[in-house]
This record gives sequence, C-alpha cells and structure tokens, in this order.
Amino acid sequence: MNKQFFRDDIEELSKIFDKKIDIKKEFSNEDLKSIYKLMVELRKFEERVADLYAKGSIAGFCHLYNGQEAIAVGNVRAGKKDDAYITSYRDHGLMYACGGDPVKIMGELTGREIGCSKGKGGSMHIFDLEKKFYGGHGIVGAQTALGTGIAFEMKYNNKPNVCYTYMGDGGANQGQFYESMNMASLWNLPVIYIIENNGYAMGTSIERAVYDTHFFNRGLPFGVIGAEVDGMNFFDVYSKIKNAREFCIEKKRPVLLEMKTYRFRGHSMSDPGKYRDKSEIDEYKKVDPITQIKNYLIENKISTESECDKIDDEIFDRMNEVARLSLEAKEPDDVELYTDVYSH
Ligand SMILES: Cc1ncc(C[n+]2csc(CCOP(=O)(O)OP(=O)(O)O)c2C)c(N)n1
Ligand SMILES: [Mg+2]
Repeated sequence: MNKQFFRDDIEELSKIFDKKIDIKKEFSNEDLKSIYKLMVELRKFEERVADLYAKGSIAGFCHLYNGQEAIAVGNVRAGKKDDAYITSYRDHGLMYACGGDPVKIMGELTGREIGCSKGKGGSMHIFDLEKKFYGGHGIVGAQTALGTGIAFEMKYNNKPNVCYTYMGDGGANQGQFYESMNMASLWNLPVIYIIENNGYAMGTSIERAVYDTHFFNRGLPFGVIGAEVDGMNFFDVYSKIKNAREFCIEKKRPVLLEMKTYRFRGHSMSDPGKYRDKSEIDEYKKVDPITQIKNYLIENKISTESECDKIDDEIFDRMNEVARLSLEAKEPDDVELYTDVYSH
C-alpha cells in the first residue's frame, strides 16, 4: 500500500505553496493586459446575463460569478493543455475562462440551439468536451466524485494532466467529497480540489454552518495537503495553483486549495440578500479582483486608466453583440426533446 503523507509531514510539505513567482519573468505586459481583459469579460458577461434574466430572456436557476473572477482566470492561466475542469452550477465564469465561446454560453442560457448543451441544459449545465470542461452540476457536491473519476482516468491512461475539481464552501460539507478525497489519496490521483469559499451557502454564513472554518485543513485526515489562497488576487491564485499542479504531477498526489473569495451578487437571481449588510459587500469591493489587477497595470505603467476604460467599453459593446446573437438564434426543434436524454 502506497501510504505517503500523514499529518506530521503536512506542515513541511505545505511550504511548496509558498514558492513565489516572479511576476515580471512570468508574464509579459501583453499577458497582463489580456488577463485584465479576460476578467472584465467575465464580469461584463455576467452583468449582461443579469439584464437578460430581468427581461425574461433567461429562465430557471441562474448563479452569477461576480467577485470570483480571479480564481477562474488564475486557474486557467496556471493550468496546462488538456487539464480538465469540473464545477458546480456557478459555472459561467470558469467555462468562459476555459476558452468557451461566449455566444454559445449565452445561447445556452437563453435556451437556443447554438448553446453549448443545445439550449437544453441552461445556466447550471454548461459543458464543453473540447475544452475539457465537464460542467456545470446542480447537485451540491456531486461533481467532487465525478472530478475524482476524471483524475482516475488520467492516471489510468498515464496522462500528464490534472483535474481541477471545484466546489463551494457549502459543497465542501457534503459527505461524498470526503469519500472522494480518501480514494484520491489512497490511489494517488492527480486531482486538485478547489474550494471556492465565498462565505455563504445560499443564505447561511460559514460561521453558522461549520465548526472549523479553515477549509484548507479538511484534507488532513486523508494525507491531502492544502493551502489557503487569496481568491480575490489573481497573482496569489496563479502561483498557488501553479505550485500545486507541479506537486500534484511530480508526487502524484491530490491537493486541496481553499480560495477565500466573495460573491458580490446574491446566491441566485432570486436572492434578496437579507442575510448580509451592504457594508460587508462594500468592504469586499475594496479588494475587487478586477480593481486589483487594474491597479497593478496602472502602477507599473503597463496601461493607463483611459486604456483600461477603453478596454471596458469595447467589452461592453462585445457583450451587447453576444446577447443580440444569442437572442436572434433559433430555439431547438421539438424533436430535441427526445435526443440526449436517458431512457430505460
Ligand atoms: C444535494 C443538494 N442539496 C441542496 C441543494 C440546494 N442548494 C443549491 S446551492 C446550495 C448552496 C451551496 O453553497 P456553496 O457550495 O457554498 O456554493 P456557492 O453557491 O456559494 O457558490 C444549496 C444548499 C442542492 N442543489 N443539492
Ligand atoms: Mg459558498
């Protein structure tokens, strides 16, 4: 049996996460601008989704990613070709960052045939096999077992890749996550569990739901090392995931990262948000991930404020175009009711 790491080793091993990256060496100025641009795209895409939802063009459950953009963008930039991604229903941002076509994502949200799941999955079931984006899952925590299975396939077929398996802080309380983590550890699977701790599961704060709010320690009983990450900061996300990935591949071990983050919008589109004060949201707006990267660009004279404004305006126009194209697209034919569905 291949038992490698236990509690005593963890403190020493956890140092791998602290390996600093040299930003100047790692990213060209053009890279940094494109990172800013992608984060603004995610935000403005979601703002357009909120408008279309309010107008009745998007139906059903819908959960926005505003505030959490640094995680998806930092992950995808630190990831390598053919790494896989799987997440919860709060999925538009990660799919977008993985290179998903915004028209196909919006088409999915508006129930159009051009949608990435032919308009039949909706907001919670964004999926793109080509991008190795395995969804979009509505059952809280269920994707943790699926992501572990994807990692099993990678190991089985000797692939040099990892599966980033996302969940929320609420999802991290589901039993199957622990069953999965135990198997991942026992079988040395290349999985990076990413807990997006945005402080709330629907209207319940983590303080009301869990005894130990340090989610990054949750892997300890299974010998899975973990780290806390500033999920509002692109550079912290990037470096921790990069280090975690190296460790995961070299040591062939699962890893757990807790991204401390915050969602600026409600849980879903129907959340009046009575469980938190506006002052709390305002505090987190001070560390808005997009403002942080924008400030970096300006302070390091990579972009000026007006260049950033221009990028923002262009993206705003592009998102109007994305909305227009999706709304003009055809709805699925009736025959689609009978395709891609399981029957006994
Ligand atoms: C098994 C299961 N239980 C309950 C729900 C209802 N539900 C939907 S989202 C949610 C909260 C999950 O919160 P978290 O994991 O923190 O993710 P976040 O919404 O904050 O991204 C709950 C309880 C569900 N979809 N599935
Ligand atoms: Mg949460």
